[in-house]
Amino acid sequence: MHTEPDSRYPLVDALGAAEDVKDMDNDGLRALAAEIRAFIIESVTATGGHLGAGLGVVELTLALFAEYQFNQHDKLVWDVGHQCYPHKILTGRRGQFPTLRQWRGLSGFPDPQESPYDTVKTGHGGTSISTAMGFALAWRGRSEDAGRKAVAVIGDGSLQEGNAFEALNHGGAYKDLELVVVLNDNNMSISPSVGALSAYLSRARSSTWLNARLRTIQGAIRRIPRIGDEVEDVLQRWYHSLQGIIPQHALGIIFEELGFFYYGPIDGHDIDALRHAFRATHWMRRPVLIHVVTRKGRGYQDDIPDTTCYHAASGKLVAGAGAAEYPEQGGPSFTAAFADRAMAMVERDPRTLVITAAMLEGTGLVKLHQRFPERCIDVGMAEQHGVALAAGLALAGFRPICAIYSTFLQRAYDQIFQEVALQRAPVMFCLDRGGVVGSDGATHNGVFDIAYLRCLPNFVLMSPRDTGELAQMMELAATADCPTAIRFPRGSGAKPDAQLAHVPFAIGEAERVADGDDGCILAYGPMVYAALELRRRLRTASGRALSVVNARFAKPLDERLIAAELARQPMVFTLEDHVLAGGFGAAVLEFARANRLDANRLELLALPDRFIDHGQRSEQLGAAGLDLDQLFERVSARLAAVQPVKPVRLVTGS
Ligand SMILES: Cc1ncc(C[n+]2csc(CCOP(=O)(O)OP(=O)(O)O)c2C)c(N)n1
Repeated sequence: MHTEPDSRYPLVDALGAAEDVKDMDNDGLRALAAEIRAFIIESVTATGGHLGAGLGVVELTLALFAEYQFNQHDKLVWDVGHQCYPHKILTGRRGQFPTLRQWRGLSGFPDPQESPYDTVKTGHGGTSISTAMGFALAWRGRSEDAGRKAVAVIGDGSLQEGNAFEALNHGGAYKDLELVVVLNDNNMSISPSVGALSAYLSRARSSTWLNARLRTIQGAIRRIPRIGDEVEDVLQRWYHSLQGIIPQHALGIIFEELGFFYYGPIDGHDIDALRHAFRATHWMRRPVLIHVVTRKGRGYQDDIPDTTCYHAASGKLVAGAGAAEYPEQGGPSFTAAFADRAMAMVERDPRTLVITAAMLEGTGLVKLHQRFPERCIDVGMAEQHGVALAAGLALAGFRPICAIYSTFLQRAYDQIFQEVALQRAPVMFCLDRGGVVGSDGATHNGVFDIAYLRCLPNFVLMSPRDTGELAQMMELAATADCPTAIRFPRGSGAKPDAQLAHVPFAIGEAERVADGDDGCILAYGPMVYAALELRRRLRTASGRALSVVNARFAKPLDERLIAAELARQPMVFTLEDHVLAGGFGAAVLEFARANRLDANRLELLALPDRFIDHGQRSEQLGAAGLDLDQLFERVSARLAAVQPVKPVRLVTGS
């Protein structure tokens, strides 16, 4: 795309094709790196987005593009994809950065629809080695593809995912696979990396000085005529043979044992070193792992030792016109309400333990972790292990709470099935970011959890209308003798003084929060407040009075109440922030059909069968036909079709 010249970023503006960097010398690349960094800081602090990860890989990205041919020949797969901003700048998208993560704007993650340089659309971590290996395996043994490299760049956090280890195990067994794994080790996930692997990498990092010496020798040898680069491989082997005097951890022995040629650790901000390493892979016809050490967020507030604070920037921009915001927000966030209640439960009951998978910040658990480090366990980016661990703890008599985003819990599905549901282990899942999530977009929308959990026997599924009810549901789940899952959305709920009264309830009990007999809305979770607002608008516009039910449970349903509404209402709507297939409305429909109730009077209002891109939540709901204006039109039209307008009647609960 054409970009307006901007004198502050002359080198960035002068970039044409990504391949242009091949013509630049290393001093030129260093100057370009400084500009890219300044550009990202200015741009991302304005729009919001992932700041630290991209800043950490500026030199790495330039060196990769300088040494490989990613468009036609080689393939590049970024793990998670949140570090792809320098990649996007290099590949012609610099001009779109003012629209980053906004509706119809530039995605914050790789997306092949944006550019052929983006190999896959990602946002979840731990999969890059497998995907890259897929390309390498497809090319393997084909003479026309010899020399093509499939490159995966994976962070030390994402390397903790079981999937990454499965890929190393499999990939290392092929001696002739042209797979290059670049381990981008910054000792950080979102917060500092945890676990034994992290400790191992820390020890390996301490040996970067050895490699600096090695490079000095390499430089000298490269200057010898007719020997050149080819000896680097030999030299690296020689270096490895120094096992007697070099500590084992400095040699990447884990990766070597898994069948990868280990190269590193090298300084990931040193363009010369990076280019040497990547160039060396060109004549290696085998799996290689290059260990690079970077600083997350480099160039931005370098004096702050803990880079957690700028993993993501929230941005100053609040864009977006059109879609009406939902009412009754502005109260405490669901995340904060969850964390407060979890703290109270941990304080009160020694059997309560909270487990999170590298998401202490996102799930609001930082304080709890500081106060009770033994009772708030961060397992690292390892959702599968976290869930199976919770199951084991539950079977051993503890009351574990698994705090994992709806979207990331997908990674642990089989553990949910076998270790939790099949054993009827009383694990409480607290699924933050249930529903569309805004600027992270399709990879992060938590819109499938009702479907993937509802089909499993033994589970109780619930969703609170507000933060007060979230606390009630957590208390209920803490005494259940089966697995439970509580989904709640990103962002704030209704303000405490605007919340409906909270009365005690049992599993499977819904509540009617407004009465009327011109129709009924069965709403799930915070959609209850949207339903009440719809009711108000309809009342004003046409005098119709709807009943509104806070369903509370998607499993088990409050069958008595739902059957009563289906029997007495001309039309019953279900409303949820989840896909139609398998969701709450689908549960109501199944119930109606199974009990020979009139399903023709049911209309399901839910997300459509397509992925919803990044934007504000209100824009995403608007695109799905679920913003208040469209809901009003849809419900009005349906009601008008089933019965004439009745005179206004006074109803209770309005
Ligand atoms: C399966 C999965 N779990 C959790 C996340 C949330 N998440 C996004 S980035 C990140 C940290 C990644 O750390 P690392 O791979 O080391 O990359 P860095 O950000 O340090 O560059 C986490 C936990 C995710 N994207 N995918």
